[in-house]
Amino acid sequence: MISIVAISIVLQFCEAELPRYDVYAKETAYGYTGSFTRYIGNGPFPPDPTFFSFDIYCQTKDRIHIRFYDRSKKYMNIPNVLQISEVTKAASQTNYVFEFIDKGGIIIKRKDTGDVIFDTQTLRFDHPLILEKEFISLTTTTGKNSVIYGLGSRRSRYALKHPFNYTIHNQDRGTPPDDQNLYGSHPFHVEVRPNGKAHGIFFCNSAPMQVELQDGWITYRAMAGEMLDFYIFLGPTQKDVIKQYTDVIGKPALVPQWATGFHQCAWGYKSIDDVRNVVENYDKYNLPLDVMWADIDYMDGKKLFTTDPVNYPKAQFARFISDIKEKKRIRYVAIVNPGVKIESGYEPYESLASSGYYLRNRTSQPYIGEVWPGRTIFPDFFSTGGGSWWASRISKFVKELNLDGIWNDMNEISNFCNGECDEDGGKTKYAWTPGELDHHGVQSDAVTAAGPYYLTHSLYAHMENIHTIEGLKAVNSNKRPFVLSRASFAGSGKNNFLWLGENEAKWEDLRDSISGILSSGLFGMPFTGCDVGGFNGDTNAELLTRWTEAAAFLYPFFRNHRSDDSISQEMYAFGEPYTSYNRRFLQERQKIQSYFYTLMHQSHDEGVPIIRSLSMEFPGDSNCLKIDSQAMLGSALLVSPVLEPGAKKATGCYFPRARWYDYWSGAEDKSVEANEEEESSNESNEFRELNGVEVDLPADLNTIPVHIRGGAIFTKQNYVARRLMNMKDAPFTVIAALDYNECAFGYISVDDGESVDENGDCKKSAVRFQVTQRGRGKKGGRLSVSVTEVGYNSMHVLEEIRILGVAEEPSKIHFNDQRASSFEYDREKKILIVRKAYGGDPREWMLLKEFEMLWG
Ligand code: MIG
Repeated sequence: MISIVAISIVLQFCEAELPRYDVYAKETAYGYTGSFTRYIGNGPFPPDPTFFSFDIYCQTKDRIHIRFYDRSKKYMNIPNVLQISEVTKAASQTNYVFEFIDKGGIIIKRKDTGDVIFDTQTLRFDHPLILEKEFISLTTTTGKNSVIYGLGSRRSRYALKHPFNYTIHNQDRGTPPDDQNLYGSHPFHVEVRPNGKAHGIFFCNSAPMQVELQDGWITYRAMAGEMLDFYIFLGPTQKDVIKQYTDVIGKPALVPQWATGFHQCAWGYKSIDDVRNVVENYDKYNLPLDVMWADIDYMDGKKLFTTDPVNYPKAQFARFISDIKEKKRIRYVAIVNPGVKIESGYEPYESLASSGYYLRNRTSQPYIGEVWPGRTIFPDFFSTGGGSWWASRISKFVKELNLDGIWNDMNEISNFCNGECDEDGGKTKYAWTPGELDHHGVQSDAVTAAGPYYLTHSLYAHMENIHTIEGLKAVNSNKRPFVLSRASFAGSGKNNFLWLGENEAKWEDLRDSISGILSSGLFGMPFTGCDVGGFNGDTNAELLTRWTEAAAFLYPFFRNHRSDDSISQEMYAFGEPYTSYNRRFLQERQKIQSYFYTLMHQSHDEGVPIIRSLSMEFPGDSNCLKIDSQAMLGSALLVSPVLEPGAKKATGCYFPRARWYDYWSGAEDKSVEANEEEESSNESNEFRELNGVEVDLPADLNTIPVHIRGGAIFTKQNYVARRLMNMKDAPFTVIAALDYNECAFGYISVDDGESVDENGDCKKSAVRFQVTQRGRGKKGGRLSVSVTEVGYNSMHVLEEIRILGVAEEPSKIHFNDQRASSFEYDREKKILIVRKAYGGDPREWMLLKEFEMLWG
């Protein structure tokens, strides 16, 4: 493989004479400026500048931007990634300090602990600092025994293994070997040190890259001597790091609420009748269904923007889509691919070809690839004309078919030829590439309006999605656009949503999907999921049910999808008892949709993921660092899915120290409780090793272990409806699970589910719930409800309040000053239940009404 060749070039060279650099630095208004000057040794690739500049911008107290660059070179501007502008003045106070060392060193440390975050002096004989026109490589330090997440996208364990060379370059690999680069480029990682502190580094670059992880050090390499541009985030918690990172690349887009429901897709619905049949079956079996999807089956000869005249005639297809939308409130999303078939008389081809807004090969001719319809050209999304060409065709197509969203597939770009289809014998040779760039893709020496293809390749889908959104907005400017993409780049999450690409109908794939979703959350793309049931290969009844259970709680994007040569896997496909089991989980998902949606709002506002690792939620417990077979929905629910066939329990589930309640019964679960003495409230920086417990949890096929964390409050709607949009305004139950101090906290966000205003803002209302003790000597507790934001007028009704873990039966309950006529107390499960029906003043039982409830 090319990467091995490339590494050996470095090694051979190392045996001769390493380049060494003198560092010169001077303080500026924004931070520092300086240079690296080579004073000895030679670089491996000519031509070799001996002088390299750097600038350090102290952007905020927790964010640094460092750029290493060659002043004589012109660099491509990476479009639509950064959401911040460069500072001219350094932050006045910082949580970091710098040291500059004569021979080759820039060192960045945490101010409080002195931890070294970045150190270019990490001189390794086999990994020297190389700053050259065609290749740069820089090694810096990581903490010994640190855990590192990120560097996507790929299929891997959540905590990245080392030693390993991680390539970053968008690639369609079907079912890839583990740890290989996949569809998206997210050169960002989070490092958690054994002392519990986290920081992040964004290696902002669009060139093909490689990041080599070792225990104690990390090497960054970029092709073609692209500048090394680093954004460093000081954390110190993982949530802080993600907030800081998404300040730079943009906060995740807010999804329309219907998209948080259940989606059914398949490659292989051969006709409108097939699709109708599926929709009818979902109704017949009383299974919730919110969105139907059209894969490439609907196209005429797989051509973009066409429909099959026999099986999907346009007028009938459009009528069908309108019908299920109006009569059943089912939404419809259709796939598109970027390749435009070369065929005379075919309008998309004729217009794109004559416009000139297509990808070109190195001799400036149209670049020709091969995708589903045969030979194609590709729009150049980097040219304004190419973007508007695409947007206008998306608008037209969406209007014609009355679509609710667009699914952008094959946009890595995936190309059945490895490079150019009709070899003309020429291929540009590069000094260094991180592996094979053209695999199943476009030849690297193609050209776009923004620059050479090797620098724009990983941004192609990012730009396609932006223009797709323009197209959707032209049809519906006041609705949130829904675009699902396979490929992505850092910052794509502010525009579009993502699924994790092809997987297989295998248990390992169910397991690995959790890591994929967790990683995607770090990349600012929290609204994601995998194909439920598995895409390639045949699923089976048990696997589909286990997958559905896990996805109901852990997949923000919840879609069943399979390949065209797999057996059917709709939620009713395997008959009873599976249909009933699947129904139970589809319905449960709908009951907690308000919590998913609240978390989506939180993600959109702050950047923190919807699905979180245990290590993100329990930063004080190092046992959580490598857990990726359980995860949390928000801060409230710990989900422990069964990931093995034939199992009647979920094995090896870890519970950090907390009070935990069984989600299904509401009773405290003592079997997962750590029984050492109470956590000290010591706020020191020292890493606190607070051991939790590891247990096996019983889980027959009709259930999944889910636990509510003591201290959390979340909302539920105990109704079932076939469409999420029919129940999104149903009455709410507030569930408060008391922690050891008998406190709890949570909130809910509500809005109309799909609007955006002229500025792209989504108006919502938010309500905050807090349970505290009543105070010294007084028994019982107090629930305070406050409205913290009113941007949307809702008439949502509150109908029930459940307080979990109430030790003693209260003697009375008050709402504000009025005594409630009645309440329930479950002595065995220790649950206090107060319903609207027994309330004080019934006018208070509105979600957007402030009140206080006292019990004691
Ligand atoms: O080469 O459109 O990953 O979800 O069903 C396959 C057909 C092309 C790849 C996507 C998959 C989709 C399939 N597509």
